[in-house]
Amino acid sequence: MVLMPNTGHQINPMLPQFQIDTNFDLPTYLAEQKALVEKALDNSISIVYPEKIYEAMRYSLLAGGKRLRPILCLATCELAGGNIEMAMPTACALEMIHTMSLIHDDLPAMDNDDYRRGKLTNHKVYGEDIAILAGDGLLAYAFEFVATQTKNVLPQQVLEVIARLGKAVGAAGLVGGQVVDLASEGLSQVSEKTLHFIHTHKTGALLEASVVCGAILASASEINLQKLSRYAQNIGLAFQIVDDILDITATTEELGKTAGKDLEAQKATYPAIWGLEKSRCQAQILVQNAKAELEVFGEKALPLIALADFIISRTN
Ligand code: GRG
Repeated sequence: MVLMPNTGHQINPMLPQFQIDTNFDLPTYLAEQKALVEKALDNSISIVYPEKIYEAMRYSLLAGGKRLRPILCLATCELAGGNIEMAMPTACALEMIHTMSLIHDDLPAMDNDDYRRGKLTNHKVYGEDIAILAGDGLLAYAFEFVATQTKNVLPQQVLEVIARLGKAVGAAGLVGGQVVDLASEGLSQVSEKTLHFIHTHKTGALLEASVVCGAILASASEINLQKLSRYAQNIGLAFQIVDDILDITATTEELGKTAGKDLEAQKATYPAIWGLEKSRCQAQILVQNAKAELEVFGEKALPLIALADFIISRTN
């Protein structure tokens, strides 16, 4: 059985894979893009009265992390002919949404974790009440930020981005995935179909929105949006398989959060169903399929190709 993302297309591991000769320097690219994102995030929220909530929002938003979602958004916007300035407000909003989901995920009512990104979780520092509100504040601000800060993009495109973000966050995306994840915890058997639903919604939806929103801001054609969307669905699933693998193979220090939580909470994971070796192999197939969707873009796709490789080679 070969794992399929929600692309409507069968994965064929026998297909010749898209190869492009590249000396693309991913570590430098990641460091530069990350620095731009960090600066924009730092400028996005200032501390005013009531200070406590703004401090709590900034605590988690500026706690580090790979910044993968904003970097994907910026890269896709550039690939589709746009520029970083057009996409930065959406890139920041994606990180605000991602961060709020981590704050809520770490709460005692959900995953109950004490550490995230190598630091104490938001509720451990500010208390559960403020952590819930910090998440709510970030979520609301993300939409305000896109609506008020996006420049040099047609209103129709901004509206489309807001609609896509809303869908990715709500019951049709992250929230829906989290609900099924919580309901599946501790069950002796979770089907592959259910696991697929959890991960395409809980993790895949926001990664897909990151890529697609970048392309929308640059007025990409419908056919290119579809290719980029399939690229994102493939890397989204690969990302989650690797996340499941790392939960078993990496240390708490490497992850910046408690390792081995999935086993402890008896969570359904890909390694639990397939074992480590097949999980690694499936992640690789998904990344190859993701890269094949980029063939038409030629050299402009180098950052997205390198980011797809990064998703399976990462150690945290
Ligand atoms: C979105 C309204 C709303 C509520 C939240 C709690 C919840 C509903 C959803 C859970 C979403 C969740 C925590 C998914 C896990 C996604 C994931 C794999 C996170 C790790 O992402 P990385 O590795 O983390 O990109 P860094 O720290 O590098 O940013």
